[in-house]
Amino acid sequence: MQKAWWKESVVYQIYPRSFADSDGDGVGDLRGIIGKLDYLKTLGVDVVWLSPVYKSPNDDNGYDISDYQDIMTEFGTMADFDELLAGLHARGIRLLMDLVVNHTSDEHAWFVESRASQDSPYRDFYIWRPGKDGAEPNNWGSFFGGSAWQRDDATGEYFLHLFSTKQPDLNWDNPAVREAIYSMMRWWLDKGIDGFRMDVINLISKAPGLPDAPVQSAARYQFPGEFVFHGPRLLEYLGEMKREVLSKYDIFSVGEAPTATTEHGIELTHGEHGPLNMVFQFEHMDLDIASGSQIGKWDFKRLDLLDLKRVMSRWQRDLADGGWNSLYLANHDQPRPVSRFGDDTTYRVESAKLLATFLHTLQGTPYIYQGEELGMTNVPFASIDDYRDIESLNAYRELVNERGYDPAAVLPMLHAKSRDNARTPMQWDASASAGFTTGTPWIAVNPNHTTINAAQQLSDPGSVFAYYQELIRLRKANPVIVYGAYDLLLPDDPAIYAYTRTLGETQLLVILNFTAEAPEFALPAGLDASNPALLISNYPVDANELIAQITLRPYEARVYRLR
Ligand code: TEU
Repeated sequence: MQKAWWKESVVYQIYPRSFADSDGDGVGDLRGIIGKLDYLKTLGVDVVWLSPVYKSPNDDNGYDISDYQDIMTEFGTMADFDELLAGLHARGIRLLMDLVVNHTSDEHAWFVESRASQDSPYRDFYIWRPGKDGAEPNNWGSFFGGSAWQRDDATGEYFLHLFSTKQPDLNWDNPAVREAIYSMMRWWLDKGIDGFRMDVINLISKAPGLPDAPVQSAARYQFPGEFVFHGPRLLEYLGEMKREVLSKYDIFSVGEAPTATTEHGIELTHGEHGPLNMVFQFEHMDLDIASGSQIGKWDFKRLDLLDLKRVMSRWQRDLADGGWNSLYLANHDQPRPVSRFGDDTTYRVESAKLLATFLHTLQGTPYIYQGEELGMTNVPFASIDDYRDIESLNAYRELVNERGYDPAAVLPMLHAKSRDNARTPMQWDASASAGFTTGTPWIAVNPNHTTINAAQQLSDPGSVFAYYQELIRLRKANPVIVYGAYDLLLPDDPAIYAYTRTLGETQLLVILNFTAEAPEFALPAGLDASNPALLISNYPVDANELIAQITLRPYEARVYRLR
């Protein structure tokens, strides 16, 4: 298998608004991050992915960009950015920037020009259509609720926005748009950044004619699915981007790709002809949505381990030959994994370590989301007034006001699935605002920061943080973790997820109990366990214990080297 530094790296995602505030305005900033670089070095990560820091009116916390070549006022200045980049590089850490180019802010100069008149040279930078029979041009729904079209008074035409009304979609079919984006990318790369995480990059090519979506629910607007994801010119555009920009630098790229199948994954990441290095797929993130749901992700159910095995094993297998996986359980859009897939009360530490073991022993590049390395949990907000996220607020309004749901039924949905679970401030210490700010935080801190925080964990060898450090060290010391083949064991076991990783003569055995019960692990035939060496575990293990048969403890995780 082709070696690459980005395959051997561990990435740490920073959501700057919630990471560290240096000036007491309650909003995290670049100087706050600069103050925490040694923390990142201590953890041992190789790459930082920074969620957007560009100029933005913050309708969607920076994913609505009004100037790609300037820094958001609350976050600092370009001089602060340059210092951050230098500080990371001085510590041997690379920097990945968020690239949000499916859409801009409606306050971007291109859109301001575009909406002014039908003759503007920027008109075609966005997707404008006349209305149909006095209504929207088609039935597409926005991912943030309501129609994906907004009528604009200046010309009476509608513009497309797959996300909020303040996030108009760019028209990638216009070569001038693509050239403007490539030149902006080169500007950042020439500054010395090390790559891009590309926001919803598989949305950039829309189906010609923008046909109505099939009616799948009673809602007024429908999921545009196949007409917007993986469109007919996606590979052409990304191939062009690779040729014009990416291939000219020693960098890496990861594309966010909701709805991607493994076929899409291969076509996008294949070493020779794929335009990207890896994608964020969503199949495992969708496994806890109740089937037949009319309200999408809000209709949650507990994950079935057999589903997780099926999905993850398929991605491991299908991308093994020339593609590459990104591995993640958390990001700024997802609830906290220990609350979602583990147990954030009785077995918080054990289950956080179990999930970490899983993430770091599959084939691919692991991504840690800020606070995951502390086992941070979902936040128990008691009122809708505590939430800040546009998706959550829109969903609450739609479900309660338009669809008649009882607010008492909707709050638990937000508690389980809201993006704000990931966006409460980083828990640095036990002080009033968790050491995040000296002012009033823009979103409330999780009350459990008094016990779950970095200060406590840095001095505790049994902490979740110390366990992440150890997993990162193990990856560096054992190429089999990066490059080894994955083989699933016990496919039908509902409680234990076990697999081997094999590279040449070396073989690892990973045993994970995903439950609070005590299931029996029996070593499958064909594996040689005569001389196992324990690499890591989340409980004390007797070094002489035979592994032919093990009664596992709640959320127990063990990794052995068999040979
Ligand atoms: O997310 C894209 C995306 O697929 C989201 O709609 C995601 O599925 C949803 O938030 C989960 O509930 C990206 C960014 O990561 C997100 O923060 C932005 O809001 C969105 O694009 C628009 O830029």
